[in-house]
Amino acid sequence: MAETPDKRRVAYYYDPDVGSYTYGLGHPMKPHRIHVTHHLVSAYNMLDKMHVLRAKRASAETMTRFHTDEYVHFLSRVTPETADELTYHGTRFLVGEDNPAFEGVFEFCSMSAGGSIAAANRLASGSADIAINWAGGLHHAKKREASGFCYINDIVLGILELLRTYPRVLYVDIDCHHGDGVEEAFYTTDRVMTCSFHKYGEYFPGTGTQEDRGRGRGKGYAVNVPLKDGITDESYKSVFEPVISRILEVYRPSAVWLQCGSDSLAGDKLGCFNLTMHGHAACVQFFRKQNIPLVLVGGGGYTVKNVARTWCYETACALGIEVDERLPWNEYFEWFGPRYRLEVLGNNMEDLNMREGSLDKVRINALKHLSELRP
Ligand code: ZLM
Ligand code: CA
Ligand code: ZN
Repeated sequence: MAETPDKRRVAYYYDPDVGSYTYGLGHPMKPHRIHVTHHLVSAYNMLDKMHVLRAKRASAETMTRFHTDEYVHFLSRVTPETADELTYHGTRFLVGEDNPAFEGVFEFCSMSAGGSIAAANRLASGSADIAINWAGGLHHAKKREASGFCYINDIVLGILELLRTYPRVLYVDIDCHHGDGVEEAFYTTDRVMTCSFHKYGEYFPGTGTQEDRGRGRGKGYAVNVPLKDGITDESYKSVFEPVISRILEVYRPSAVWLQCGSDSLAGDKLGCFNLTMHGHAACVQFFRKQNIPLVLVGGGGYTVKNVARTWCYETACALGIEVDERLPWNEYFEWFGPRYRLEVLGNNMEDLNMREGSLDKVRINALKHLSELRP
């Protein structure tokens, strides 16, 4: 971080109510992690170093810029009691246990989406260099249905906002899962390039092979980097940096949207990668030094103490400040034992990407595709 100590104007969107929603007992997605992240950010005294803002909640009408009227109308009225009837017995809109009709689901979505839309507008108006919404990043939500813990696609709504001002937007997704909802939304346009790094093979949602590259005018503008279990910081960097550098050269985006899903960290409850906090944050630092307007959103992340550590540290990276590795006292201090440090360490799992040069093949293939982009 010391390499780029120069300042950026950072806008940080946080709604104090967002952490109080719950997907239900035993569900791995815990909105409370946003609240814990905020406590850490506050304990490190970062709040007075940036614009801390509470976004206007997204209205149903705003959500229909991407989603169907019918789906948004459903979401705005569904309750735990009416879910069975309104989903036609779990066959429409919400399918299965991943997306329960929890109490307040619409309000929760309106905060997540409201934050991403406001973040986009803050950049586009030129009043921030980096805008952050840790409650966003819900990349699986589809036009007419919820998927993978995501109901409203705040990213698609935010990028649509950026497209009013910027000719080309780059979307990068470092969540352990494929960013399928965002890819699908922009699959046929060259005004948004999507690039997802994800675990591929017997893993949700099952899409994101290197052969999926976009269609029509969008041909070549979807980039997929399928990975195997156990990827380390070093391996990740060896594919992230060359692929993203080539994208920046050939695509020259006017703004970048980075989905910072932290289920790609070592020890995540649902993830299977082996990134440390510093390896994950290296992706944020890489974009920060490009001096292109940047939006940071959250996404996955199921080992709550590590999610909070990482998004707190990435907020510090956006600000370009040094932070003490020893955690300051805060309301959740005891969660961070036994070391009480701002760190997520790697473990000794095998990096399956290093078998039979599989990572080299993926990198070479991605670079070859990018060199074939229509001039
Ligand atoms: N079953 N409860 C990532 C989204 C991942 C689909 C297999 C549900 C779970 C999971 C839900 C308490 C992001 C699938 C899973 C059991 C069909 C997924 C509720 C445990 C529970 O205990 C659980 C009743 C639940 C869900 C595990 N679901 C683990 N993995 C994935 C979706 C979202 O990180 O990318 C962005 C936020 N779903 O694998 C099943 C096939 C439903
Ligand atoms: Ca991803
Ligand atoms: Zn994920």
